[in-house]
Amino acid sequence: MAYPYQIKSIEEYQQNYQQSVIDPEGFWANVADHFYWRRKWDKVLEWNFKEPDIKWFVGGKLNITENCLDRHLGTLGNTPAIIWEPNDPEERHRVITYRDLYNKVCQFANVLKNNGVKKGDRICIYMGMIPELAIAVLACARIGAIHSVVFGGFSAQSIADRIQDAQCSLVITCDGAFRGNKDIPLKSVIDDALIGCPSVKKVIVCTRTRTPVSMIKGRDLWWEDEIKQVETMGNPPCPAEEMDAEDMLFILYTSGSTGKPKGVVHTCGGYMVYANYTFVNTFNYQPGEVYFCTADIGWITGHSYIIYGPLSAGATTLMFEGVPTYPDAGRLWSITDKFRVNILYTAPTAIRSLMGYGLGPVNHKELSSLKKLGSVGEPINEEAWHWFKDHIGKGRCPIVDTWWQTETGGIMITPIAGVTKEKPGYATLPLPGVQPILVDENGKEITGNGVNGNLCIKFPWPGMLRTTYGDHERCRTTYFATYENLYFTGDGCQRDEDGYYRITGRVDDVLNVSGHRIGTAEVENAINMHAGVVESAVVGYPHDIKGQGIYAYVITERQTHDPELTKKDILQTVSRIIGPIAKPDKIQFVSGLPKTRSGKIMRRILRKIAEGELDNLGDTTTLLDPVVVEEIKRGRL
Ligand code: 6R9
Repeated sequence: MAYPYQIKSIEEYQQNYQQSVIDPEGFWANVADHFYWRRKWDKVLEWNFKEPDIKWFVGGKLNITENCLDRHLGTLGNTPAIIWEPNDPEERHRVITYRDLYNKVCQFANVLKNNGVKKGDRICIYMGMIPELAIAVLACARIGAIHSVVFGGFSAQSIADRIQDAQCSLVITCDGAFRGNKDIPLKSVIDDALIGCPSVKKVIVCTRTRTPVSMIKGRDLWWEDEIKQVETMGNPPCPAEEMDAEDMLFILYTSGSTGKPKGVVHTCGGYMVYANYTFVNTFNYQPGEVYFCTADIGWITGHSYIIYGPLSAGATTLMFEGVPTYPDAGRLWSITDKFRVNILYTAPTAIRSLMGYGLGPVNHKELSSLKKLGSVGEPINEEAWHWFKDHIGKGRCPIVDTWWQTETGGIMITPIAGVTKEKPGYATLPLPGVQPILVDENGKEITGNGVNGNLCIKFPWPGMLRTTYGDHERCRTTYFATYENLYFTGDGCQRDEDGYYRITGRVDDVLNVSGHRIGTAEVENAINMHAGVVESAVVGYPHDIKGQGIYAYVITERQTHDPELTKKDILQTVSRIIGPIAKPDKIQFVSGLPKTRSGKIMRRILRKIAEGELDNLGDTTTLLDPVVVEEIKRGRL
């Protein structure tokens, strides 16, 4: 496939960028022209950030799977679409060509139809990283069902919350998932989750681990049996459902600074164009290149850059079931060697954790196929950047430090591989179509270079979220009400003398732990569920590998006799309510929390203490009870 909109030089970037600002509609129409539409749009864009109301390619009709599959069959039918590497290196890998993938997606789409799934129905997908996960996602899109993928590390309670919020009618899962030396009992977690989810009528279970599971009559079906049924029907094709450009494609839950995670909604047309455009440009993807993104499909990176971006571009996308440290810390490099990977897209937390094992696992690995490297999910520290550059890229591969969010649908600020001059720690420049702006607390624009502020975006881009599922007002207040007429990212940002952007981290109460977004309020609520806990406050602190660690200050009803046991209980509670990823790294029992006279917890102070900046607590005179600060300082872990 050729990509006429692929940027090849910095001059071309400048030119495209200018054009995208002067005439955004013309710019995006030119890109969108290279996709397969059942019906062309009447109007490129209608928008306001007040309500907000954002529509791209108004009146356009399409199906994203026709762009990811059907249109490639003629030229790329025998080209690998997905290469799958299992958790256990001894097990055989799988190669799925575009034709295979097309057939499998149609087959499973027919399974969904046989089970009564219709356009607009919400389907929860809770699976490990096996090809059937990608097949399930695409099968939903094929028939216009809205997928809501839930990461395999979330607890039954978290799944139940998500299923209830979206009123899902069907769940697709596996008996279990292999991850490193663990075997996660997915179906049994689903069984627990479904106790409170009457909307779910059916569960389709794909075999992976052969862990014993209980199947409920009339509700639970085996994936393999259902496929056989379609085979006995003679494997009929599955025509793609015609979707409006603004019909929902998927919901993906993500954490914010308050309340429960919200369902970020992406729609068919704009998301497709944006995921493709950003994939092709950021990585400067060339036909035939093997591309490996180590993310899990349970996160937005997996949606946009394992499935939709690469497949819509006819790329070969490598999907890995396991973890970078299993069976040893050289696994990513072995995979790179085995499949001659050309592009590797991973997270700073993975790099930092692998750095800890030294160069042993890297030496003697053949990494000469690598041409481009990428980083995503959190700020990348310079040390990790250089290690990645020198020891993995051998000094010859550009690194793209890509900044973006679940809400943005695709990459926003990033170098373009081989085009943009990189700078460690900097996401550098906005892609064409992206108009960042820095503002102060009052929403006043901070102009010029060498400045710091809150990062906002002032003009719509096709991949942006349209709403939060079932609660549009929440979308407005979270993203569009802080600063008038701007989308607020929640991130702090520096623009240096060269006009390069560097993301400095969240300015709200959202933590980034190993690249996973976790709301402090969410963790506090989970801790508070534990009997005997009166109140808690959670903050982040710098963590060598995870980027941020979770520090919890907890008040218990009475002095605990066995603090270690209570800590263990609290960790278990958090695991049960949210999932293991949200477990605090440190729990400090305190007798009180620093509060203002109006009762607000002064997190700023707690953050400083957790960071170890004890002499630099700032103004504490507005505190209700300044003495408590001294006590907390003394008890710091
Ligand atoms: C894609 C993804 C979004 C938050 C975002 C920011 C942080 C992501 C980053 C980065 C610095 C980068 N973040 N990429 N910070 N440099 N290159 O990660 O989405 O899970 O929604 O997280 O992650 O704080 O606001 P999501």
